[in-house]
Amino acid sequence: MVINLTTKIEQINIEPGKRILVTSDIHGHLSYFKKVLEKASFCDDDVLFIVGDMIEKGPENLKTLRYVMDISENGNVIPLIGNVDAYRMKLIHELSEENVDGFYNYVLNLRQWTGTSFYEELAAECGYTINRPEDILLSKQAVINHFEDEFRFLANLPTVAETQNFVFVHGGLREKKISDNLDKSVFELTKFDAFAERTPFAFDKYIIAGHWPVVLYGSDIPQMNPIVNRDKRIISIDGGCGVKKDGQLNLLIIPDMNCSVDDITYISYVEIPTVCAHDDQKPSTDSIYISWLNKEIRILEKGEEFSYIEHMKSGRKLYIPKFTHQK
Ligand SMILES: [Mn+2]
Repeated sequence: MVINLTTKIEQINIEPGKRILVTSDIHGHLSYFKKVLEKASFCDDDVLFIVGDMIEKGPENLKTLRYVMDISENGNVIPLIGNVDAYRMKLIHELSEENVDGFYNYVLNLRQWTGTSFYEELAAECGYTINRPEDILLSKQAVINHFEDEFRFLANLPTVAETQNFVFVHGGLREKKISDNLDKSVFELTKFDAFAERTPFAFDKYIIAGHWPVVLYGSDIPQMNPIVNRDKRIISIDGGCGVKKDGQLNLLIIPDMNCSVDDITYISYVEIPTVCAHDDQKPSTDSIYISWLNKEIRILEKGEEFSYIEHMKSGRKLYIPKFTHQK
């Protein structure tokens, strides 16, 4: 099987009166996905868009993919390809002596981080354990043969889905006119970092995108909820699932194709411990969020528990707790 990833723009007409649910970046978090659907009472009357990046960075990557394949047979579920889905599939098919060491290191990193990886799960089902780079090359052909259906499913996914009033894409659109994006590659459309910030366009229809964790758009407080950009007409929904330790899976709820953007709501699911605060505390009016994008700091005074630092991007000086390594 040759992997030929071509950009596909699918036109979908959704009957008025139907509820439209949208999620993205499940990243192998099958339990999150099931829980969020349950929370929304997802049923056959709804239309569900899964806007890419179903696999990798989570505990159940193959199971998530198979679950998506399973529910997609129903006709009311529309999955789209994400950059990780596309890139992983491409890499597996192109594995060779030359690139296997890099791939093996990636597998090891993911194992350390999440306990598994998509490829390890595929190989395991074919009876292989990955302990050396050679194990990847040894298992490659068996994996490709055994998972032909899964790879075909991924390869056939649309890149963009256009409906009457909303357009869905994992990363973002490179051209304002939807059909003009057909000339762009799958990767240009699925990997558009900071799309809502960097696109120069105000789109005609609302574009609903994942890929870029919404937490990276802010600089005062970390928050994972969907962000509606009314000027550019973009809704960013990636809650950082699998990327941030407190990342959540968001599910956007569009009550009707013809609804106003004000009627759009969301729910989310996250598994983090909840604790009860003894005392109420007012939010700071002067908070700062040091995000992964602008993480450079300078230590001014090292302390046992707290250090006094300067955040390079903002110039702010503050005390921060001593860094502890988190998963
Ligand atoms: Mn992505």
